[in-house]
Amino acid sequence: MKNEDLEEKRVVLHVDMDYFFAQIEERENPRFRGKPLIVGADPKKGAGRGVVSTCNYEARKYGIKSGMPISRSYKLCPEGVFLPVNMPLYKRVSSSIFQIIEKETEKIERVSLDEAYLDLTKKVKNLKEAESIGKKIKEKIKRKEDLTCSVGVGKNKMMAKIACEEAKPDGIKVIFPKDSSKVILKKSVEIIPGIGIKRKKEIENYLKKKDVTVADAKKIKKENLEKIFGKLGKEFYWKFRGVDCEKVGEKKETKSKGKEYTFQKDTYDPKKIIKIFRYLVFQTIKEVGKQKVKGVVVTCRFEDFETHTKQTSFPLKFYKKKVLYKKGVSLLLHLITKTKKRIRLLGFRLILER
Ligand code: TTP
Ligand code: MG
Repeated sequence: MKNEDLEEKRVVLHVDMDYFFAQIEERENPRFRGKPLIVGADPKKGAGRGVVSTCNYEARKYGIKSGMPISRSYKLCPEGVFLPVNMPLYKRVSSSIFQIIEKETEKIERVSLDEAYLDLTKKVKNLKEAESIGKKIKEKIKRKEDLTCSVGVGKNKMMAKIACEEAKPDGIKVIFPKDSSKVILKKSVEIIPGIGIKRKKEIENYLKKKDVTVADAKKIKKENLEKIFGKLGKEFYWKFRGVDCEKVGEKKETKSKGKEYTFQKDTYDPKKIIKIFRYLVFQTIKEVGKQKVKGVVVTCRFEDFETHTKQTSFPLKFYKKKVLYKKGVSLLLHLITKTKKRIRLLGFRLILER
């Protein structure tokens, strides 16, 4: 049981801001407090074509979620307050918050603008002490930025994240090592990091059962999980038992820059497609400047919302514009030549050195 031995000694804390972009907008415009508030593309009275970035909890009561077409969110809640994304503001707030978090430990993994893991193993004697640090972080963020966050503490990253989810909004929760495997059993298998809708389906197909829980998934033998998920099978086998050996900082945030464009009308006109694609590529290259590039990602969303992504990696280098454009076009062709569907959205992204 080497995996578990390694684990028991760790103390991990997870911080995640509550409805981040929308909470900042509420703070900036207190008159919107208590109303459903949606941050994202312009809804254009239901004809808008982008997506929801996030929304406050009032809006979530209407079934609105991140990533949902903005037109759908408008239909669900036409009386909602719809605001555009103000990224420079959110980035400023994020760095102010990270200044607070970074005072607690150097062992930090920044997951996104509003989320981080802290390894407090060397700083605290037990999980209760980590809870006090969590409370301190919450208070400081509230005082400095007038925003709430949630905090989870556990014996590993997975348990800290699950605790944080349970603490939402504006809460703090500790899951003690002795309870770890027990508390996840009755939950949907989707709470396991790395298991999304697709992988959940694969487990359901294997078990010939719907709405599988972690307890159900735990019944699958390690060899069979490896057959289904390859190398990841072993990792899932342990995660179903509350064991997660991934270190804080191991999964580095990939730095990337990119642009997306939603067509006013779904299209298969090659002239329009290439014109927009060129624009996305050259705008992105302009923003990236002299940073080294190690990969290109192209995204294509079709008229039925099916979304495909293709990416290629290469040695870290400063590439000429033409080379990156060519790499992008070849990925785009892979995505669109085999389909007769019209394109709704195009995206181009460059993966950069951290
Ligand atoms: P999350 O932490 O996933 O969501 P949230 O902070 O809005 O809400 P929660 O209280 O559930 O944590 O994402 C952080 C921010 O990232 C979010 O405010 C907006 C942005 N975001 C997008 O722009 N698109 C997305 O699909 C998601 C999931 C997030
Ligand atoms: Mg959040």
